[in-house]
Amino acid sequence: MQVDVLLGLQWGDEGKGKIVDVFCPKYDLIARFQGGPNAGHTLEFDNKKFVLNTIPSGIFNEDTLNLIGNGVVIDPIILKRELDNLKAAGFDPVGKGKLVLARKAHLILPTHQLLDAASESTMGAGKIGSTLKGIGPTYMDKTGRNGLRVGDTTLSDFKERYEKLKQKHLSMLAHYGEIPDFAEKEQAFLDAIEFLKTIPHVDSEHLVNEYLKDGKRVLAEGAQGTLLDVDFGSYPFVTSSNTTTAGACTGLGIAPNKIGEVFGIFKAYATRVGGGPFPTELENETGEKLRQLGHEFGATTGRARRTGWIDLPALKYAIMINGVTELIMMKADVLDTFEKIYVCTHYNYQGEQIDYMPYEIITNKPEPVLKEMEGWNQDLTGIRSKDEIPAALQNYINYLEQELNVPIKYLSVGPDRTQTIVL
Ligand code: 2SA
Ligand code: MG
Repeated sequence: MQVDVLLGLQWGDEGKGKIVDVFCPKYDLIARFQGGPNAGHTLEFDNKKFVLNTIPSGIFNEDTLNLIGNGVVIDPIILKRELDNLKAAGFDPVGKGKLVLARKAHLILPTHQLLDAASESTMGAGKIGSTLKGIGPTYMDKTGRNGLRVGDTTLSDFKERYEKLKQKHLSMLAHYGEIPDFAEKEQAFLDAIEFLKTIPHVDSEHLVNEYLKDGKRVLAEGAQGTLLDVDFGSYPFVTSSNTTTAGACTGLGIAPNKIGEVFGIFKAYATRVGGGPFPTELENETGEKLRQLGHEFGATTGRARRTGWIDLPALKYAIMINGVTELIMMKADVLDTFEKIYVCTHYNYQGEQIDYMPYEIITNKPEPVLKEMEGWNQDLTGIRSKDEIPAALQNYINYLEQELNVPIKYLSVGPDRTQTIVL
């Protein structure tokens, strides 16, 4: 057996959570492999809406095990809160043995969050627009070989290790100015650490490979999106992990030849939250219309997302980096009332027309070359089958498939589970 991977091809918020939830009855294990509580995966069913930050989106399926892999960074306070909220809503994955945690996953400390905020506050207009969840500083400690891991919480000297790292952070924070009081947060952190111990700790590499050996089906669930990848995104306006297929290998402990299908998910338009280049951005009424109709506000921070047209050079790049085998198009219904829709086919860049993402797009902005297409001007939210797809939408799908050279296999026409069409 091989691991299938589902990940975002844009700047996140493509709808990964919804699709993992739809796919998970076909899988025995759903595994998160990177990122942390910066993610906001929204799921809707039976008129209920849930936002997951750290927990994999397979959590609502009784028969699926969910793994938080070694590549994820965990804020114990947020994870505890997520689980408390789920329990209050009648779901108890820990009690039911449906959630396990990689002991090699790194911990986000309260002081990592203070460092995230302090770093952002000194950057002025050049700030990343981080979610302020402490993601960057935690991955810095991981690669800097100073970090604390889930497994460390069970060691007898955990408190000393925690104090040592905290002191290092405090001396760094002193350079930025006055250190905010975090006594309450620290207590909540230490309490949540005790709670963390009640979730089974595993080695994700052994668990996943044993599942494969036993012929069980595994889906790796990405967070954020390809264009936020620390290596291949619009650096430095990226997150601090590899959001791409390669990240599933290192973030779970699976070999590259164990990767099966790669599901690439994208919206019928584009959004980005936080700073950084966005060639097709619409800073006008059309952009505002997309934001309102698409409810484009951060699922975690509530920030208004930037909006624009679909960007083919960026999508082609994302498909190449990830080895995408099947595409999933989301939120087509948001375009229902647009008489014309536009697709960026090329960029005008330094006097030339190019069809790829150039290295330097921060000071030299690529200008999108747009192709106009007919909108379908019809409510899609009620359609449930392939035969009901209006001609103009079919034309849009055909054009994208031809340009991207990968089939679009699923179409989403609304947030609910049932609003998903197999093509
Ligand atoms: P960070 O916090 O260090 O990872 O931020 C670095 C950049 O990565 C972006 N980022 C995201 N972009 C889209 N969605 C994300 N998740 C939440 C959501 C975000 C929210 O689902 O809506 O609620 O605001 C996410 N997480 C990180 C971030 O904006 C920075 O540009
Ligand atoms: Mg999101």
